[in-house]
Amino acid sequence: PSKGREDVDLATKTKPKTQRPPLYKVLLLNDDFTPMEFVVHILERLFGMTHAQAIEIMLTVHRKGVAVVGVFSHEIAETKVAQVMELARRQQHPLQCTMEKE
Ligand code: NFA
Repeated sequence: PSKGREDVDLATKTKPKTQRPPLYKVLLLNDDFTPMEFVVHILERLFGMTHAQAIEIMLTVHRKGVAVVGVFSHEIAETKVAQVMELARRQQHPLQCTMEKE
């Protein structure tokens, strides 16, 4: 950036870029066996959704195969994925949760 217009290089005019950390989508995948109520419980407890929101997102996953359940920093997304996978494993449900860069 420069003061005034007089010394602006027209070919290289720049804007200061505000650096933001990359964000990651946390995805929940459908399967034929995990109970709907378990998925709703996960969405309420780990993603802070109301019961109505949780039902809506669970049904989206059920019908479409996958849905974004939240967008987080890399570290928080990794933690959410690990928490979902651990709760599912403990109950022996095949529920899968992954993350991808936005
Ligand atoms: N498809 C599962 C069922 O019919 C429900 C489900 C929804 C599973 C969302 C995984 C994710 N019991």
